[in-house]
Amino acid sequence: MGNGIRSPISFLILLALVFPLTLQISAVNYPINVWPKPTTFSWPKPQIALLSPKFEIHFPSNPYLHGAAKRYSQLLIQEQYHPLVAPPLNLPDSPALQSLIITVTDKSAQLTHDVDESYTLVIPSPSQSTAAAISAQTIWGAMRGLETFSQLVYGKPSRVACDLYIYDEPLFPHRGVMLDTSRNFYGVADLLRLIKAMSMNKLNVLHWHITDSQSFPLVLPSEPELAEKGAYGEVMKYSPEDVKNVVEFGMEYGVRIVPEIDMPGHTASWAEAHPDIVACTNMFWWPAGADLSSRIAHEPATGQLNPLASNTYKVVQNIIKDVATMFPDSFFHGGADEVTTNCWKSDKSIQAFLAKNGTLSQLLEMFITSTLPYVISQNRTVVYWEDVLLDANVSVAASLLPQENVILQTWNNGPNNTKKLAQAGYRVIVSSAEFYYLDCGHGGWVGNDSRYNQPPGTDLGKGGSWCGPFKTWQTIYNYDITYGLNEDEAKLVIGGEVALWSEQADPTVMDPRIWPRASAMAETLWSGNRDETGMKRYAEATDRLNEWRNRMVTRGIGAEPIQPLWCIRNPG
Ligand code: CP6
Repeated sequence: MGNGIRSPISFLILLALVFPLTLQISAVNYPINVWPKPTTFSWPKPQIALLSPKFEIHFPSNPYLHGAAKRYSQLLIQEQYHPLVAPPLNLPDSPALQSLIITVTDKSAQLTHDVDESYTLVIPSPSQSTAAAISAQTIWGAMRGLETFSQLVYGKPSRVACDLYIYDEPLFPHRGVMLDTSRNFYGVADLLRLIKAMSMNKLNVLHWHITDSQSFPLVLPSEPELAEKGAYGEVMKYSPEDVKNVVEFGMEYGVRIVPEIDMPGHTASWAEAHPDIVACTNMFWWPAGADLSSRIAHEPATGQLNPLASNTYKVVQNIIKDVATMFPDSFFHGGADEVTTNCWKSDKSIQAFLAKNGTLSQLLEMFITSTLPYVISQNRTVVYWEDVLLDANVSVAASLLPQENVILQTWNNGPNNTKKLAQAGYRVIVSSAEFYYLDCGHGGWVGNDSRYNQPPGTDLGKGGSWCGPFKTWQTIYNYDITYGLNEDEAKLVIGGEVALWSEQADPTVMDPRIWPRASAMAETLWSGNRDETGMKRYAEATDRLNEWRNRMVTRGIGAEPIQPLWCIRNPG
């Protein structure tokens, strides 16, 4: 490997010489097995050539691109993915494709929100030229192009689709997976495998819901007691070194890491280190004396920071300062979901405040106005869950949430909260529970079955069910995150996230619970879910996703099957 062509002009000349077809994008294309599907591609004939065993990638010098080119070079030689259906080698006599030349216009562009991820990929017929080319504005776009190229290579000896042109760019800049590491613990290796799989799917944001009521696994230099007392165990913690490795790995794969410290709700785990700042830690949702044997994933009353406790803000500032030091990304997620009224109402100091005509919403406003400016002072854009503005019982005035600094993430999207948030002028991240909650559908006693041997009238549903139903990949794929929005509102939707809450998930089920359903979202956010005629993709997407799931499995990702293999061999 070495440095290749640097100037876009030479790239254009190369393009014009070797590939006269590029300018007219053909309407009729042979389907390509790339996931997510590129925005525009031209492959009028299914031409397949050999890939040289000495294939080389040439790229402009950059440490992250270096890492990416190195791992794709290895993958191209080692992978040997055998598709169930693929065009046969039909250019057996032409020379093998020898190299891939990458050119990047702006090598210094950082991995930030809205960074340019576009690329052009040209794979000529090797009888005309044995060099393929990727040209991108940024190294992050070049990484996306490398991933696409790798998916066009298959078989042994390796062959590659050629006489092919792709121009590709994402529809939405924010394409994420949320992982909850508080209800159950995930090791660093699991996080790295997730980042790797995300990058394969061109997903670019890992929203790391690090802490919650159940455990506080993040070791913070200024507040070491939080993890010491709040983590599940000695080895179930993330050290600053661990975080550094995760962040650095993310950079190598073009995936930003957005940390969430959920507050003021969902903070019972803070109480072991700081009992003075958390209200209602020993209040539970179930009545005294209840039979807890049917309890599955219901939460304890969450334990909430007391906005009236003077020490609250000292602890929160320490946390924010440390997190801003450890996580370079410009987004910080401050939670602010599900503040429950009964919790605050049960606290003595808060009762006194309410008796003097204070309101619960004023308490939340006090918390937000005492913490948000500090996060902003760390040069961060703050993401909150929608509840902070829309919750019927406890929410704050929009005037306290400046639109230029605050992004809101919707999850109760039945009443089209995306539209409400956009109308209020906020940028929105969509993670509707109805479509994007991957944990749902994995628990619960089934109705009042006499075989449970319970007294008549026992409410098994309450004690036993977590959210449902299960979201199929088709449910996720069909969902349009800007549904019902006008053009101006739609512009404020920066993207979406699927979420894996972990009450009923841990590393043993992480891969199949996320993949390939997150792939379904990845494609809709990258290039949409409709074909050239505007119809929703269905059969073509099914076959392509089937192949993609199999390729992910060969790459070490435990994605679950979507069909019997028979269906690929016997296409409709
Ligand atoms: N934890 C936190 C959760 C949920 C939320 N926040 C949640 C709520 C409802 C369902 C699934 C998950 N477990 N911190 C809501 C944003 Cl159905």
